[in-house]
Order: sequence, then structure tokens, then C-alpha cells
Amino acid sequence: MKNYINGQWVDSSTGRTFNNINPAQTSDVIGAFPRSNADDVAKAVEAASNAFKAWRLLPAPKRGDILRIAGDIFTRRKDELADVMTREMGKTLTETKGDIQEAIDTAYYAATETRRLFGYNAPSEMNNKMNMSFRMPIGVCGIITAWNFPIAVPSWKILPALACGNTVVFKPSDDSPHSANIFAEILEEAGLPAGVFNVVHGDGEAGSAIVEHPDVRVVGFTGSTTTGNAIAARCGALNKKVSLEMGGKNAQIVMPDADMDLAIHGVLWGAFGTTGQRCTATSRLILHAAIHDTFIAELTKQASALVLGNGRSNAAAQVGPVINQRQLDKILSYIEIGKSEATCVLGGERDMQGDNANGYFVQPTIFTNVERTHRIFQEEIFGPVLSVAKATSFEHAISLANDSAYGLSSSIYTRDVNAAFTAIRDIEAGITYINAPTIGAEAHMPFGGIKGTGNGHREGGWTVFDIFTEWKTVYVDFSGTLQRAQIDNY
Ligand code: UN1
Repeated sequence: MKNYINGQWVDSSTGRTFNNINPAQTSDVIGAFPRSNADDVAKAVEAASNAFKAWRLLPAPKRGDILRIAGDIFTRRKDELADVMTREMGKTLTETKGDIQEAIDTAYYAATETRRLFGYNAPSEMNNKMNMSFRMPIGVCGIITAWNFPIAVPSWKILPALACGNTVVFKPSDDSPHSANIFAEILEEAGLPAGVFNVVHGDGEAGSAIVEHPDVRVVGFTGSTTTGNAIAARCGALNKKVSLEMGGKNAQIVMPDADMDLAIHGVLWGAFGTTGQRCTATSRLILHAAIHDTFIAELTKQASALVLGNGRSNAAAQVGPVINQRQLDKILSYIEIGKSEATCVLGGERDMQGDNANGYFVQPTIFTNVERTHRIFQEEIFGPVLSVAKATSFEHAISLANDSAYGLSSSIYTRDVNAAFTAIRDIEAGITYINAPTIGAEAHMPFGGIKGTGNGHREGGWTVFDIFTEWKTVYVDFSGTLQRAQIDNY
């Protein structure tokens, strides 16, 4: 398995590699991928800089034609690619197909937006003069992403960046490199010119070389808050534009008037879908005291019936493994912390039954009696661990939800329209769901969070184009005289 630079599949100049392993069956080695360094990144950035000269001049709708074809190829290769993704990162085939569908939606949306990259015109304050503004491509974009959405999250960044006329150097997670190579194959088959999109595999060494390279003008990052903040600090020092999507500690509130079955299905999906490894996962459940005990009884019953397994060999599997040994250790250590802070009412162990002993499986785990000061209430675990707190009123529930360093997603289950709209107004998060779980973002809506989750940018929707373009303001004076703004007309 190789890097993809300037339309060629090439080895790293280091000659070093890392193994990509199936987390559901760790003896299954998918392949050895290049462990790239700054030299490899420099080659990719040079290719992307050269390709930018022609790509930025291709009319945007023509760029969109290529993205639309890419959407068609993602559709054609959906089943095959889903299997590759499940093999390298573990979530079930149903979920990996959904992941690819997000990229398909993003491709078609971005293709359409190439005919709409609207600017603004405004009247001039002088006669015989016109004012207008245009979105301009910026140059080489460095894209660094996590493994939990190996196709969807890269597509949110890469496809709009290309639509705007930028070129890209992409460093995928070293836990999901194979999906990234198929991403490159698809863009190549769609007709993307060589050098416009490049993939450099590796770890933080390659990632920081991208951030540091002087010709990388924009950095788009999805991953941990620690890494994201370090990238932002470097981008600040180097005067680069940077867009961050980082951690979450998302809460679902359930009020006594809610549809309880709906709320239970919501939290099961929000907390244990993708094995809890989403930045949008429901990791805190805030239950009104009036329904707390009955809700917990039914939730634990249904959560205990979830089937853990290898999504490729067990068609019944609903919850896959966690991604790697490091995450397994981290999640298990948080479970130990939880046991010392609160009450474990479900799970709490690694799952070693049958074939699951060959992978990194963790039982869906639920803690009750969680207080706002507890580490399992405040810190992102990124695994199948749900912390439940009790609220005595609506205001108390909102205050618990807002007691977080993060602010990505949020949810409330209630049939009271006043409570729903108050929650929309008062919950501190980039996304609020009413009667739906904390996960389920759609490609054409802004995606991102406040507080420790991000730095003010939004991917998805029309807002992503603010990341990948700079404004050019144009004044056309057809008066034939010198008209001095602010001076001659007052
Ligand atoms: C992420 O976890 O990084 O709304 C993204 C959702 C998905 C995207 C999650 N569509 O959960």
C-alpha cells in the first residue's frame, strides 16, 4: 500500500511502514502503509502547488462535474468500500454504508454548489462605479482526519475544498488508511487531474509536516482536542487559516412528558452506535427524576440485548469493536474511574466471548448516580460508555447539559413545545436535536461546535465554503475621472 502523490502510487522516502489491523480480529493485517516524513509531504505539497495553477482556472461548474462523477463512483463501489471500512475500523456494514452515503451526498451537494458559489454585489457610494465580491480559492489545503468516519469526514473537507478550486494534501488516520486510498482511486477515476488531490500516510510526523509547510495555506482538522489545539497554536504562529472539529461530551435530556420508547431508542443509537466512537456520540444522559428509575430499567434491558461482534462475519452484530489497543486501554481505564465515582448498572468489562476475544470489544456500559463533578461526566471517553445524571427540573437539566468544556451536539426529548424551544435557545452547542438522538448530521447543514469543540468554523452545508475561500472585493470605476472614496462625494 502506498502514498498517492501527483497521480502516482509511491512509497515513502523513509522506507518505513506501519501495519493496518482489523480491530475485530487483530491477527488480520490489512496491509503495510508508508510511514511518511517531511520529505514525502514536501513532494505532495509541491505537486498540489503545481496543480493549483490550472485547477483554480477550471470553471467551477466543470470542477463540479468531476465531483458529481465521483459521487456516482462512490455509489457504484459502496458495498465493496463498506467492507474495506468495516475491516479496518470495525463499525458494522450498515454504518459504513451510511458513512459512504454521507460522502455521496456531499459530492452531489458540492457539485451543485459549484454553480452557486455566490458573491455579493452592493451599490457604490459614487456614480459610474460598481462594487462586487467573489469567493476565491486559496491554494493547497492540508486535511488531517480521524478514523471513525474514514470516508464521510474527509469528504466534508476535501470535496468542498476541491469545488472551490483548491488542491489538497490529505493525511488520513493511520487507523483507516485503506479507505483513503480508495478515496484517491475514486477521484482519479472521476477525472481529477494529477496533483490536485494527494494522500500521504503516516502519524503525527507527517501531520505536523503538513501544518508546518509554508505552501499549505489552510489546515482542516478533525480529531482530539489536544492535537487540534496544538495545530491551532502552530497555525496561529504561522498565520494560516485553520478549521477544527474536536471533542464532544454530548448530552441527551429526557423530560417526563417525552415518548419514552422513542427516547430509549434514541439513546441506544446515540450512545452505542459506532461503539460510542463519534464526536457526536451521546455520552451523557440527563434524566428527569420523575422517570429516572423506570427509564434506566428499560434502557439497561434493551442495551444488554445489543449484539457485539465482527460486522463482516456476524450479520447480527450491532456494535463493533473499538479501534485499537490504546483506545481499549483508555476506555477500560475510564470504566475503572467510573466504578470509583458512580454506579455501574450495565457492562463494565472488555467482551471476550467467542470470536470477540480476537478483537477490541467492550461491553456497552452504563453508569448511574453520575455527578457533574465526576470525570466520567466531564471527559470525553470515545467508547460505549454512557454517564447518567438525574435532574430535578427542566432548568436543572439544561444547567447539567451546559456544564461541559465541549459544545458539539445535544438533544432533548419532550412533547412540550415551550420546553423544546427554550432548549434550542439555551443549550450551549453547535447542534440541538428535538426528539432525535445527538447523532444524525446531514451533509447540507452546518456541522460543528462551540467551546472546546471547535474554533468557530462550520463544515457541511454552505458554511464550509467560508473555510475554503477568501473574499476578493472588486470596484469597477467607469466614470473616467478620479473619484476619491470618502472625500469627493461628501
Ligand atoms: C463525527 O463523529 O466525527 O451526525 C462525525 C453524525 C455523523 C457524523 C459524525 N453524521 O453523527
